[in-house]
Parts: sequence; structure tokens; C-alpha cells
Amino acid sequence: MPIARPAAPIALEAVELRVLHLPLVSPFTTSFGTETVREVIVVRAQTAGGDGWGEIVTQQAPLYSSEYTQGAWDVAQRYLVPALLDAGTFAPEQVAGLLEPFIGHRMVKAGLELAVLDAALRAEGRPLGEYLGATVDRVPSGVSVGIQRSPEALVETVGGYLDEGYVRIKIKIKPGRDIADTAAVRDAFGAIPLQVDANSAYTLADADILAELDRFDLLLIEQPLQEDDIVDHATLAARLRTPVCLDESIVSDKAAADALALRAASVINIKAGRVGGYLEAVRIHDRCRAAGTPVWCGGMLETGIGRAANAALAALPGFTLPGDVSASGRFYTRDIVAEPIVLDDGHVRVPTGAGIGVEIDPVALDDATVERVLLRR
Ligand code: OSB
Ligand code: MG
Repeated sequence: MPIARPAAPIALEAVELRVLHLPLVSPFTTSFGTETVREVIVVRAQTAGGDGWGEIVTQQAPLYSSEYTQGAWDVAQRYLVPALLDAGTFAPEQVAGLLEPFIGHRMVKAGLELAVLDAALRAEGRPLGEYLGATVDRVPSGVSVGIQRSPEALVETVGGYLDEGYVRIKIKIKPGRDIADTAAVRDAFGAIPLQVDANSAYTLADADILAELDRFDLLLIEQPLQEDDIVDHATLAARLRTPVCLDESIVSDKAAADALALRAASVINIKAGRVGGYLEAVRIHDRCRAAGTPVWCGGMLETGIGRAANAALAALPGFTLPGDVSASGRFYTRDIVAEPIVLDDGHVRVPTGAGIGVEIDPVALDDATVERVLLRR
């Protein structure tokens, strides 16, 4: 369902942007690289009715998508934040339209929209989950496991997460680290809910190898081919028994509509950052729900800000598969929110406080800040 009750307008007075460096509890390796420190931008929207918080989920380098942190930092200050400050008073639902003239930069748009939405909802005392249409008070928690030194090391790491209670495992794969890694996890743990994520590391020429994954009864394979390989994904999907799920390719509701029409995906990973905001994410959810296509909530190593918002999004009824909505402790020893997201019986609670429902820990925020700017009207 579209947003049932829009939020009241806010009067935007200033926007503070910070680049944070948050050390990861362990290196996170995907087919496109290894991260040891999460570089991320936090947004504080200062309004007449109070502050709101958002997060721009770009990574340091443009390896997952074309967006990257210093590019986001530049475009936010040069174009996107000034456009919002010029608009002055507006409702959160207007943010996307105000920013639409600027092409791309969806993660930046999403972070700005979330900060405005959080300010508006806090002023009204409304939780984000209720606003978006959440129908449950907690969501099943899956975990995304990076490529490890060896299949044996992977089994040990996955075992640790299962012991913590995670209800679904996703392992990262790449050419040469696919079949044996998946087989090792299946052999060690039996019929656990298991899926793989290739982060665009294959081409259609690898179809025979990818078809070998069919024997593992995976929930899905995520983004085997490149972002713009929609037709190739459809060709591949027709050859595989494993459901194909798109992540990188789904940059908007329109992209989701096209992928469904072309049968390029039978499952969709929804990430608010990748699609330009939580409101666009709800539109994709609504479309997929109407089409009977399962969706799940992806992650971008969010701080407690985006993690709380993701828990709210994942509580919508079309999110029928566990998401990458894990505990703060999966990535960080010290989150920047006063109430880190925790795992409880394999689930994460949907915050019930106003807005994103978590408070910022000002000391942790300052300690992680490496760059800071305040833009005023
Ligand atoms: O492909 O889902 C992905 C992290 C960064 C960039 C892309 C991806 C990921 C993850 C981690 O898999 C998801 C999480 O935040 O837990
Ligand atoms: Mg992915």
C-alpha cells in the first residue's frame, strides 16, 4: 500500500554532513574487494521542529555501484542540499521531486530524504515503521558472510553466526570461490536457509558453473551478472533452477518493473539507498507484492541509523524472505546510536520510538567523524 498518511511539512534550516570512519569487527570481502573500515556519510537535517538523521550508504570506492563517498560528499554540498535549503518548507514526500532534476546519486538522495523524514516523524511522534506500513513488530534476521580465506574458514565463520541465532545465511561468491564454498556450508550445516551473492562477478559464459549451484537448493542467487545485464539475467534465469534475485540492477521502481516484465528476476533485494529512498523502496515493495514476487531487505553495512530504518522497511508484508538486517555487532564494536540493533531469538525488533526510533550517541558520533560541514539557508 502507498503511504497511508503523509507526514507534515518541515522547515529546513540547515543540513550537517559528516564523513565517518567506523572500523569493522572483521574484514568484509566480496567479489569486488575488501573493506576493513566503513566510510559512510551521516546527515543531520536541522528543522524548526527539531533534528532528523539519515545515512548516505556510499562506499569509499565505486566498486558496488558508480556512487562513492567523496563523490557523494561533493554532489550533496554542491547541488542536492542547496536544492532542499532553497525549497525551505516542504513535506518528506516532496524530497524526491525536488532532487529529481539531478541525475543519479540515489544513495545521496536516499540519505537526505531519510533525514527529512526522520525530522518530520519525530516532530509528529510517529514511528517510521508505522508510517511506511509495517505489519509486524520484529523481523527475521539474516547475515551476509564475506569470502573467507578458505572453505574451512567459511564453515567456522558461518557456524558462529548460526550459534548467534541468525536464521538465514548468505555467502559471497566469485569465480573460483563458488561451488566448493557452497558445498562446504551445505555439508557442514545441512538444510539451513542459504543463499549466495555474486555481486556481478560472472558473465553468461559462466552459465554452466552457475547451474552447478542448482544442486544445493539455495533460496536464490543474487546478482550473478552486471548491473545493466537485464536481458542476460533473463536468459540465465531460464537456465537455472535456483531463483535469480537482482540487487545492483534494481536502481528504481521502473527498473524493477522492467526486470519483472522481462523475467530477469523472480526475487528482488530492496535497498533504500540503491533506489533513492525509503519511499521508492515502498513502491517497489508494493509492485512486487501485487505481482506475487518475493522481496527482502538488503543492507549496506549501515550504522544504527540506516539499520533501524531497514528494520522498519523489512516489516512490510511483502518482505517474505529474511533480509540482511543483522545486529549492529555483526559489523561494529561501537555503533553511533545509543540503542544498538541487537539479535533476539534470530530477530531484530522494529523500533517503536518516533522517526527512526533510535537516538544518536553524540560521543560515538564525534569519535568516528573525520570530516564535517554545516550548510545553512
Ligand atoms: O551486495 O548485498 C550486497 C554490502 C555492501 C555492498 C553490497 C552488499 C553488501 C552486503 C552486506 O552483502 C549486507 C549487510 O549490510 O549486511
Ligand atoms: Mg548483493
